[in-house]
Amino acid sequence: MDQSKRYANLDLKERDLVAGGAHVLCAYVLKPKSGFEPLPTAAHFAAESSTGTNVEVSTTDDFTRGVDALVYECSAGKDGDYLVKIAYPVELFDRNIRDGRAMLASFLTLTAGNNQGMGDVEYAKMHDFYVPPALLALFDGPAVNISDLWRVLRRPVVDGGLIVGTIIKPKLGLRPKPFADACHRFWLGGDFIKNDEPQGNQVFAPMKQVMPLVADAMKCAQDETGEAKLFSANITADDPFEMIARGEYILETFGENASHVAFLVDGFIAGTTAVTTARRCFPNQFLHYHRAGHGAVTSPQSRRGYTAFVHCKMARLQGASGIHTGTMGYGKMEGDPADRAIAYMLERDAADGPHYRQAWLGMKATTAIISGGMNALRMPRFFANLGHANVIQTAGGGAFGHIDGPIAGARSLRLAYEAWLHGIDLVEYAKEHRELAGAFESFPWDADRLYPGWRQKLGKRAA
Ligand code: CAP
Ligand code: MG
Repeated sequence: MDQSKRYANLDLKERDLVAGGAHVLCAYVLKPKSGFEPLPTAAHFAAESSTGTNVEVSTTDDFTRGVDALVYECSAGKDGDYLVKIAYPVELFDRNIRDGRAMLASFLTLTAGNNQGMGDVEYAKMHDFYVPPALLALFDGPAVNISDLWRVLRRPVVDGGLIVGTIIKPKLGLRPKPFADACHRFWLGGDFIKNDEPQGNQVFAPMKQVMPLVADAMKCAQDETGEAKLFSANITADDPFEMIARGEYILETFGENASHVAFLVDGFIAGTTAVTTARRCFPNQFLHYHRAGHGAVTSPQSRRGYTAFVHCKMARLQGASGIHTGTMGYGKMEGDPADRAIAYMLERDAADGPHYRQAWLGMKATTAIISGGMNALRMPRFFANLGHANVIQTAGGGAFGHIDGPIAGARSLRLAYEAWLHGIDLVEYAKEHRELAGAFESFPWDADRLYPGWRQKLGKRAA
């Protein structure tokens, strides 16, 4: 059934829709299945995403038609797909009965829900969306972000610079004491340690044995270095009450250092309820959104779901203090230097996406967390591409794979930041800094690729 008369209006102008402030706008790349026409398929997509189904129903009234999602653009792309833009009336989006605020679950159910499995759609992937001011104001947004961590670190709360972090590796398998010892060692050189995404309360590392030891390691490292240290503890669980129990236990255990604790949530895996549970139950803690699993829908190989840009934008709405944005082609995970647009969307008060300019109207920024195959050698190019280093950078292999151990690994990461900040060639800086020279020796495949001739230049240190 062709529903384009009801669910499409190509006369609508995007600038009018933005000015009207009454619609969420979404841009998809959509391909109809063979034998299906683009506009009727897009109209059916909009129907299924709002008020309709595949047939007219007798209960539809004029009010219902007034909140139909409408296709306002359907233009041919490459590969036989189409850029389809849809305007969703803000009335469609669910609101909490307790406080009237908006929820991301509803946004996803409508804009990337049933429409992801329709019989007439080969694929459809959301590449951008726009939230009008009236609805934007109803999302929590971040309560805290990197500025609050810089405060704990006793740095300037603006442009406080790189937070040097790691992930305790191996990803799993360390029992409580070896885990805490690894934390202590890294903290003698670095600022920030996170649980790896699957670490939690494994039977060989019960949280109630690990956290007291980690809290003690933090105290020791702070006493030995005279510096504040940070820990991002994974509280992910299926059950929100379990998450709350973990968070409360961890804060009690860290005691006077509770403000040094962030809470990590595997936000893609555990979903919107888990993210909001952490955001609302622990508003004073940095909400560290780990995105493990996102590749299933955000990978450029996936033509369904939504992009990494859209995923990170949704995380800011929900109140992530920081989210992994990938390494923009400089680390081990999928990415591209143009992904810096994701960081700009997260950190600025207005930024251009692939299709929409989003003004955040004072909503706190979400901090980019850079992780995944990074080491000291790869950092300068990453910062040069991004244009700044006001991020949290976590290197697991880049710290624990350093030939002189994690303290040297941590110091090599900070030295790479210093070299970039002062515009000094990394090899030159390594001549005067042993831990950085050690990074060249630790990651020779990167060194050869990124710094040809480094051995000769470094001389005996590289021997
Ligand atoms: C990195 C990491 C991170 C991924 C996340 C890992 O370890 O701990 O979870 O990088 O990827 O488990 O692989 P390494 P992203 O530093 O040893 O690579 O940040 O892209 O979401
Ligand atoms: Mg990890």
